[in-house]
Amino acid sequence: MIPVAGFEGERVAVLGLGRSGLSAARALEAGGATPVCWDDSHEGRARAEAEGFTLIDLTRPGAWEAVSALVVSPGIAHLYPKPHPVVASALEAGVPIDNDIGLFFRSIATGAWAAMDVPPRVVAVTGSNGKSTTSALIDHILRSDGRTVQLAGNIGRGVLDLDPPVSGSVIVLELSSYQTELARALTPDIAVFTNLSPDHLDRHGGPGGYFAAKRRLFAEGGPDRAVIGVDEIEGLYLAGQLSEARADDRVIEISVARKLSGPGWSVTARKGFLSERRKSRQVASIDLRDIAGLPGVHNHQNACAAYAVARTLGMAPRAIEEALRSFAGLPHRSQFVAEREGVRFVNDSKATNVDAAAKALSAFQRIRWIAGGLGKDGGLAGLQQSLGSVSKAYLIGHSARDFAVQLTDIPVEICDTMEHAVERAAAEAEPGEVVLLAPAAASFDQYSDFEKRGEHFVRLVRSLPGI
Ligand code: UMA
Repeated sequence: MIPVAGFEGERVAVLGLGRSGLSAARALEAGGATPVCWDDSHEGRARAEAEGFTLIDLTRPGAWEAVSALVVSPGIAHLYPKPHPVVASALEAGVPIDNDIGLFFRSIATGAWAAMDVPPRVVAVTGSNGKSTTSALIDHILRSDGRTVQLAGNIGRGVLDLDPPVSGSVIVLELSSYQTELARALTPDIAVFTNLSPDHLDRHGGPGGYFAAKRRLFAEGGPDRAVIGVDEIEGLYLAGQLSEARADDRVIEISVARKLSGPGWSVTARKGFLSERRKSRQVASIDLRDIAGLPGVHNHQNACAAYAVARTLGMAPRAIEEALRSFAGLPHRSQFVAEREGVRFVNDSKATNVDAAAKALSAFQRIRWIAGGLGKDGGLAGLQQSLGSVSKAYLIGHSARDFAVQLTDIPVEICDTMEHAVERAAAEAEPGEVVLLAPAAASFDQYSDFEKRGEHFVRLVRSLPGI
């Protein structure tokens, strides 16, 4: 655990008692503060009570007396579509609002660092898609080089849950827009921006607010190195803003769409070949096409970003290549589940939006596509280009009928449930085809999260006869 600095002897309110809230409460206590906790759900409050934390109904008048700050969980709205009532009343009372990420950055460097041979480094990864895989890949590459690495953040482990870092070690954080928007301190050594496509727009008041939330990671902390995907205008703009000159190698540009031939530092992957260029010269290349754990162009982008981070931390291209080859991939992201009579079954339950689903679809040739759930604003318009490889769609969940109306160019079948969709797709798939779960929708209509949805798909596939 990282004890929180700066609140010794003070009361700090914690709103939301899930993974991030509980680890914040523990770390505040370890740093000498008194956390006072609240959660709207009975289960959340019971979890905190079981650990002996004080519960205070923060919605009551007078709740802010003698409270120094409010720490809010990422899933709780602090601004749009409207602030949670507790956040609104803290704002009214003038109580500073922060989150576990802000507490982490203000507490991570301690006096002990002065005695270390090599100060620890913090790598933070944000972007719309690919940030979990990129973070896990950085972790994997650095571990394979014998480094001490810890991984946390949006990927599932609260950041304050980490152990205090040792000399020469690296902390890799995956950060969502919810997390970067609210943190009062954001000072990574290396920051990564994978890409941008619309997501969580209700929480950020639209696409401008969404980009601004991610941009804070670069604008607030001034990382030593910024690795930026420049295939969308926002990334290109950000890279331009951070560079002082065209050859400024504090910015490493990433692209899977074009060759970058400027004098700066770039890592690109076109047609499956990764190429690193510096000062207008290619300095290394890797053939990514046969790396099983990184299928598709979207994974090649993740590989470029992770490669760039490993290079800035001093690794040699050949050592990085070896590590890329042994990466097994993450569950729910182009995860190979099983093969039966020439039909492969792949779980990409993490494709919760249209852009991620388009990327998953582009990684395979002949697809029996399981899609649907809780559709997002904008419908499936962004997917039309990716449907050429789909033999048929099997639609589930709340949006099944709505998706069917939009998918006019391919055969569709309304299946409603995952059970029925897996059964029908498996029955109709021919050798050489892939049965792909890539929902292009959130899971909350039928599951508690995308992980539960993916696990259900995997269970159903593994129980098919012949597997
Ligand atoms: N709660 C309230 N009032 C509300 C809403 C929620 O009291 O109005 C309470 C709930 O009852 C619950 C707690 O808040 O007890 C849940 O807080 P949370 O939703 O922030 O969840 P955590 O368990 O703290 O997990 C969070 C991240 N969740 C979200 O951003 C929604 C996790 O990312 C992250 O792994 C974890 O912190 C550790 O850092 C998950 C996620 O879905 C994977 N992220 C989104 C995504 O990837 O799209 C951004």
